[in-house]
Amino acid sequence: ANRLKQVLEENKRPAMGLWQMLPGSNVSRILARSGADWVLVDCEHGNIDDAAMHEAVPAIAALGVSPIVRIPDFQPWMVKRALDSGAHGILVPLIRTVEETKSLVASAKFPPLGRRGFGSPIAMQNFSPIPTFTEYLQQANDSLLTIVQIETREALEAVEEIASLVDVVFIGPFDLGNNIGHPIIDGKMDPELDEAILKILHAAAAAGKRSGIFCTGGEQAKKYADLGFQMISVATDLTALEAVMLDSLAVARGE
Ligand code: 3PY
Repeated sequence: ANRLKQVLEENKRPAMGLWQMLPGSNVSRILARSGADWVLVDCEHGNIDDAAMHEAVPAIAALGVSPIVRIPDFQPWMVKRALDSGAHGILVPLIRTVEETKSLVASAKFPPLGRRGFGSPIAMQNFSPIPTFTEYLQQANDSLLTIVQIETREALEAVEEIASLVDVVFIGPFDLGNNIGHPIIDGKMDPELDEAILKILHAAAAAGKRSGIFCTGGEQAKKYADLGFQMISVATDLTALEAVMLDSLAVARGE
């Protein structure tokens, strides 16, 4: 079952997620066992190549959590690799236009809805029992999530139409801030960036779709959950690891 899709459809509580940037199925399992609804396998900025993605995705799915893959860029072959590995959805960074969004959705759907190619049983083998070929095609088209990151000025301007084409519009606040001329410095967000974030939240709601956002910690995640975001990333493996190591050493040294 696609847990992220289920939580988003029920819409009773936000779907909280964690971000995997380090390779290894042990890392995937730690994140997936935490109680998160979804784990993002970050092939854009994380140290995760194609082989590491193929380790991470089934490790997360086996624990009943949704593996979502952030592909490095919008390239149809990357969508294919991610979905073939068994991801429950793809997160696409830096989308700009309605045309790009349409092309992305077509790449993620088997015909007749789109132009995704078939050739690998790997995704099917994540299910027990293994679905038949026709069952898998139908299930993939029905349940795999298309999620795009709104983090450019162009996408911000076209956000309502983009939202109507995908399952979730997901904000990358750092890139969005950079691209509208208001970078986040020391965690401080310019009022214009706050405004852009609210515009995306409202555009998704107007299109009858869900919205999500990347956060750097629990407090910020709670704030956006209270505002009405439905798909929220709470922490990354890298920052969490660093925070615990620094804190433990400081405590041990009596600092
Ligand atoms: C952003 O904030 O730009 C992101 O995409 C988070 O990784």
